Order: sequence, then structure tokens, then C-alpha cells
Amino acid sequence: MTRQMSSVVLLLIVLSVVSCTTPPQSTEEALPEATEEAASDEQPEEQEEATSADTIIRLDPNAENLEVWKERDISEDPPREPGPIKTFGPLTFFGLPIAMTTEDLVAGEVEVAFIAAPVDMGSGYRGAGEGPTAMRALRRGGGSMETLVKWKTELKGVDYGDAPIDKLSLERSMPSIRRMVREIAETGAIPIIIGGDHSIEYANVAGLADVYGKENVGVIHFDAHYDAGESRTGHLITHGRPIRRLIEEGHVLGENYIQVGLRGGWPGPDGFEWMRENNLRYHTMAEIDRDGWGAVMDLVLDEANDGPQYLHISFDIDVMDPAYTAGTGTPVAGGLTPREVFPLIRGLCAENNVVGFDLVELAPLLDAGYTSVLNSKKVVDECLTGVALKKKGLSGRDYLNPLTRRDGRR
Ligand SMILES: [Mn+2]
Repeated sequence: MTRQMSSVVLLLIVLSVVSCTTPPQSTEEALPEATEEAASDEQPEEQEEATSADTIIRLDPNAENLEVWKERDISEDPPREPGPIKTFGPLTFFGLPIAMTTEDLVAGEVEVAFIAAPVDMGSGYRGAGEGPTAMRALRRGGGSMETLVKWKTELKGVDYGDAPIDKLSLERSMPSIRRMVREIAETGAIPIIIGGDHSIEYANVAGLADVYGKENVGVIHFDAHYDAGESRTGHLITHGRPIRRLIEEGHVLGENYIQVGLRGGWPGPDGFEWMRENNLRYHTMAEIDRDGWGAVMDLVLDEANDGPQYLHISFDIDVMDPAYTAGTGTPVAGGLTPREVFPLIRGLCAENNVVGFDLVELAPLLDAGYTSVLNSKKVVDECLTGVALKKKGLSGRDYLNPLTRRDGRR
């Protein structure tokens, strides 16, 4: 079977234009009644809004007329044996070889396949669409002195190209991202999806559930924001509501959904009530401030073990403090530090059967000094180090290589 792999080139496919039928509300209308101070902390586009049924913009992953997936034209390609292709010069995630087809994944016994999902229509603050470009471009700053394990040596990884999104429509972009995630997962490889805004988490987790079964995948969701909002201006999916969709469509059980890092002005009491009614587990910055990071980190690791067999991690870089990830569309003060995030991510990926990972909301045009992309890349690096540790039998949340820490002799 010939698979259409969407390489970077496929992004240039001209897609038919979908007209948005619902005029956006003005920011003024969308703002809740609130004090000036509270309003300034909240993102207007995150506000809840009841939408009447006749203005809902359809989100039907099975509708053929919403499918923008195209067969890649391989008629001009030179004949070759299937397998990963090493590149010399073209930028790929972590400098990995590229794969164009599922045959390449299978022939290369690929264990980790990166894709880009350069969506930024779901944010309202454009720029996250360039996240994958920045992640591919950053060549420096790798390695793990903590473990002395090189995941690129231990795991077979590839850059599987870009999902063929419709830059003018979130609704049309979800099915093709979901299909690509499914395609990777069906080979047994771990899809690593680089966004793009957080709307893509819906497609990512739904795609994993297509393969591993509904309610068989748990999710750890790192975010400053609630991301379980109701529809907004007719949109059932934006970067503020992937969780709501995943729970309501039954892909993930609420009790297997764990949020970390919530802070700022969203949600209000209704959102917390909704999470409790649906048995979601959450750890706010208020809890972390009260109990300390070590205690909450151990709790998150324990909760990840207390769930279904498969785990997806969704990492919104705005969970970190804007001091470390200024390059994001909706920053919120008072977040996690890299020193808190990195060992937790490494531990989660070392202890669990991680079947998917996404990193979202990196907006490199707002990223002064490369700090955001450097920290973002390290987050992915830490997870894959964890996956490699698990493969080597060095599992355990606290593993550190004995050579790289004080051993009492000196
Ligand atoms: Mn988010």
C-alpha cells in the first residue's frame, strides 16, 4: 500500500478554502463581567460561551468532505528500498533520518516517529504554527549528563514529516493529524507530535485511542490553562477545549486524566466542578505552593502508575514560567521551573508505557534568546531519555548515573 506521507513539502498543497460561517464576537463581548484586574489576567478567547446548536461548526472526523489528506505523488521518486533515509543538511527533529511511508517505519523497526502539526488557528494568537520549524532548526543543547544514556543511540527514531493541515480550518486539520498519529501507532512506534497549538491534543489522543482502544489510554496534561472549555463561537475544538472533547467523546475516562500546573484566572468554580464531576485529577500551582514540588511530583508519578496500560503526555510549554518559555501565545506568571519539569518528565517516561507525546504552544517569533525552544527541546529530550532508560532496564523515577553525582569518596 502506498501511503501518502506528508513531508514538509506537502504543507504547500493548496487546500480548498472553508468559509467560516460564524462571525467572531468582539473581544469586548467575549469578556466576562469581571474586575479590570481579573480581566487582564484572563485570555478573552478562553471564556466560556454557550453556542446554539445551529451555529456549531461541525467536527466530524469521518466526513469525507472534511478530509484534506492527500496521497503523496511518488511517481517521480527514484526507486528505493523501504527504510529511514539519512539526510545531510535538511533540518529534521534532533537530526534524525526521515521516513516517508509506513513501509519505511516498519522496515526501519522505528520506535519513535516525530511529526509536526503546525496548527495555530486554535489559539487566536498566531505563531505556534512555527514551533516545529524552530524545534527542527535548533541543533545545540542535547545530551543527558544525569543518566549518561543517549536515546538516539538506544532508540530508532525518525522525522516523519508534517501533517497535511488546512491552515484555514481547525476542523479540517484534526482528521489528518489523527490519521497520521494512528498510522504511526499502528506500527507500534511512539508518535511525538510537535505543535502547533493545543487543539492538536484532541487529534493526537483520539488517534491513539483508535489504535489502543477507547478508555485504554491515560493522559498527563501539563498546562497553565484548563483547556476543557465548552464550545466557543461555534467551534467545538480550539486550543482551549481538547480535554472537553476527549472526555465527552469517550476517548479517555475522566479518572485517567491528570492535569498539572493550572494557575491564573481560568477556570472559575464551574470548571473545577466539571472536573470533579468527571473525576479528573488535577494539581494546581496553588497545591504545589502549599505542598512543595517534591510531594506533588511523587503524587503525579504515582497517579500515572494508577491508570490504564498506555499513557500519553501532552506538554503545553506555558506550564513553565514565562521566564523560561516567553515564546508562547498565552503566558501566565508563576509557573514551573525547568529544574522541576525535567526530572518529572524523565521519570514519567521511564516508569510508564508511554505511547504518545506532544509538545505544544511554542511560538518562536516571541522567543527572545532561544530560551523557549531550548527548554522545549529539553522536555522532549528528557522523555525520550526516560523511554531509553526503560528499554535498558534502568527504570525508576530517580535513576541517575553514579558517575555524575557525588558518591562519598570526595
Ligand atoms: Mn494548553
